[in-house]
Amino acid sequence: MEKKNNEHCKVDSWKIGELIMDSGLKYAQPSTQTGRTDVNSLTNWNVPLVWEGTFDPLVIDDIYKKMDPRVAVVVFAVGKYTRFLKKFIETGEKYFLVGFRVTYYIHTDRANEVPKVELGKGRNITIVTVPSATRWQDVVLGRMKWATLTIEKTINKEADYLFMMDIDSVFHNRFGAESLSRLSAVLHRGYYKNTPRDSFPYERRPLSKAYISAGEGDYYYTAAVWGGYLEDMYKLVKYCYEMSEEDAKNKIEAVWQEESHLNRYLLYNKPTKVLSPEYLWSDYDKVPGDIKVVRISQLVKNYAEVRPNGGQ
Ligand code: UD2
Repeated sequence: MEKKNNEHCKVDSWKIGELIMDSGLKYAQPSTQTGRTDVNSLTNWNVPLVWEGTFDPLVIDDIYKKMDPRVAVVVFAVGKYTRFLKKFIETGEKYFLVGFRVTYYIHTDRANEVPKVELGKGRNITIVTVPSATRWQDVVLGRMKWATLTIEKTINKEADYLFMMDIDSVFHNRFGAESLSRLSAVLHRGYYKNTPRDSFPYERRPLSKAYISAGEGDYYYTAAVWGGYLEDMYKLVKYCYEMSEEDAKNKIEAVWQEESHLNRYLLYNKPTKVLSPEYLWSDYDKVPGDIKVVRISQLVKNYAEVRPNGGQ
């Protein structure tokens, strides 16, 4: 993205290295001796792996609120998926970066079905019209194209951080400033516990741009929640778009669409924060003991009924 001036991206001018906190804030003293011992809270490239119990919400919110970032949430509700908007936004208002400036960029072909939801101070909805689709795969992958265009047209002047999220999910608990970093990715709930890397559902066909060979891989990340600095996210969303276009030229579609391209990118361009599956669980699955808090959960849905071309 061409930078016209420094105005559109406040991130550059933040004193990132200076984690400034208010004096007089009352919070529990951090310990060097106690913490989560049931899970690993660092990656092998030494960035945080965020779980409940690894941060103090009071401290982290105080620090990040000083920066007063503008956060864009890009979601798609195409076809019957508009039915998920109300709960997503209502619960987002209750739990997602509460007290921060947030704009939901709702991409839809049914603008008249976007519900009226009461929003907190400094929070907004922007509706972006996109075409209808006949294949769900085209919506899922098309998100990369349309998000690229919306960032170039509007978001680049309006946000410092950007999250991409699936709409068929509900917030249940705090999703706060501990999630913010240059590039934050969420561990997929299905593969975070001792799954050998060769069993990850990476794209395994060398013809695809998303190809990852056997013997490689750190984690398997979900494409349902990912976020970071606007500029880094722009680069990554555009990368997924361009790689899927390359694949289309070669008459191949990556096995998990943009999620496959995302996983390849993040293997060689490591995220600066990894978020535990607390940041995207699923109502399909029981909650295990190491997930102390479910922050967002994907809803159970009737794929055949809700998608334009039927089920999986
Ligand atoms: C999984 C991933 C999703 C994506 C997809 C790729 C999870 C929780 N989600 O989702 O991020 O990688 O696989 O195959 O692992 N949508 C519409 N209209 C449609 C179809 C999709 O608006 O007709 C949008 C909507 O925002 C939805 C998202 O695309 O939340 C993902 O589609 P999905 O929920 O049908 O795909 P799913 O559950 O297989």
